[in-house]
Amino acid sequence: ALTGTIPAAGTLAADVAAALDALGVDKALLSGAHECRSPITGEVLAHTPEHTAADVEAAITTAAETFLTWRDVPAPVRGQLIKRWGELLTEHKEHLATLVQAEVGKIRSEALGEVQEMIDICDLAVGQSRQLFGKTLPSERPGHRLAETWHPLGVVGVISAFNFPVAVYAWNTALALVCGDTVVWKPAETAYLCALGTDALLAKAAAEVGAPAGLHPLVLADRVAGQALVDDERVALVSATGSVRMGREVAPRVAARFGRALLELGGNNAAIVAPSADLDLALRGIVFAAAGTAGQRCTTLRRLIVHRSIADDLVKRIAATYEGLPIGSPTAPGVLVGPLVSQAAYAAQQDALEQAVAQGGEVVAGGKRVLADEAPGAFYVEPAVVRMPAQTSVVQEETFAPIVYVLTYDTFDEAIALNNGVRQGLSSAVFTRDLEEAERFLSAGGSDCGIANVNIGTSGAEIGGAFGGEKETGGGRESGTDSWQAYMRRATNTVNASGQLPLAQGVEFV
Ligand code: UN1
Repeated sequence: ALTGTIPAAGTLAADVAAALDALGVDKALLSGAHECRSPITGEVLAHTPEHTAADVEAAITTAAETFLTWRDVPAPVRGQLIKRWGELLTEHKEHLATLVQAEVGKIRSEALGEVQEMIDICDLAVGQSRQLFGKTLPSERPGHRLAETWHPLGVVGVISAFNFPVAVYAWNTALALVCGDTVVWKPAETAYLCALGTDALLAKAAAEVGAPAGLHPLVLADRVAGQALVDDERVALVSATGSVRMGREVAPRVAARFGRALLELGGNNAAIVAPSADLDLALRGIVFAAAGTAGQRCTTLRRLIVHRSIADDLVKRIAATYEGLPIGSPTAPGVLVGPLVSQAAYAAQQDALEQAVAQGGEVVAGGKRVLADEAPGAFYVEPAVVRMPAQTSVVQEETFAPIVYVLTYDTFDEAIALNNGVRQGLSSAVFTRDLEEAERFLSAGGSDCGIANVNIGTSGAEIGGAFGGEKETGGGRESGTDSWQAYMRRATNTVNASGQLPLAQGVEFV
């Protein structure tokens, strides 16, 4: 279903200008050579500066110097900064969501949801600021004590992606700042306004609680200018979200200088639908995960592995639901599928569909560009459902667009093998009412992904659990339980109060 309500030229820019103003973004940062465009219409929303390699270098220097004082501030006091940031994010949720909507093309409830995810991680980080605990261990020697203590790590470089332009920054930054680190942020080039709005609120929070201004330099730098973040020895941790290709460039360079990398790279997420599944529930889970955010989440459902006995029926029902999905400007009420981020994303989607057909696939729903006359500079597509005879090469790739490939299986072992039979390992799901199947899917021999769900889709994780994945997804974990440890360094302390000097392992010396 289409809705033709593309906003009139200038409407989005006016909304964005009002939001930037309300967020307190410095006007001096709203002019320059960089064009900020909206995928909703293709129009230019605003201009920003473009930072050079020298600017990035200077930002790292500021962050490195500020670290020397911030690391000595007690962690619960550091937590007060994040508490205030969370309050400001709550107060300005609508304004920031307007920027997310305009620059990413998300529907309102998803844009608000992204800001909520920032507020949630702030809550978690504030609590964590009183729980950066180490263990105390029994020593093998009398009168000795072993302890592990956690200390601030240093400068963290955050490289974030276009599709979650603010939440993923917050996952890293809320924890990194309570851990005593400072953060240099290189946002996606398509989301500079989101970054400016987010940064302005953090700056306001810092000023109000008396935290130093140099804690969180923002660099509006392209890939080339941003290279120092990867290569500079002063950046202790590089947390990067994006494609596998990007991760392949970043990881070896950070490793070459023995820096730490936290990588959140591509996913190629599958859901298994077993014969016992509640198909109404599965259908809703599938459609949100596959078509939501126009298929542009790293957790988007890209592969559906359906028991042969129910495949025809389920595919029919998905196709019928897709027919009725309102596609159009995400600012129009009722729309569920907004635009792709760029022409390149559209080209990639078309190319994947062609390859799928060449590899024996059949497009059973969607796949076409729509609203091209109403919005020639924007790229709206119908989410596609493609039946495939096997897990061919195109199915093994992550195409960042709404395409779900349907494969069939006969035995549950086969389904698990298909789930695990790709190079990525982010998210996965099984829809079943069979307890044994559910448990097998979650067991050591089951899904090999960082996220494995039962009777819920692959996307839309909460921040309480660790987020990330295995294999080409990069192995990093952000948000959730113990990911704070990624932002700290650990020291093991042996303390001798015995007045003697017994050596470990019974060694005898002077
Ligand atoms: C991403 O797409 O990079 O689980 C992050 C989800 C969201 C985060 C997605 N909470 O879908």
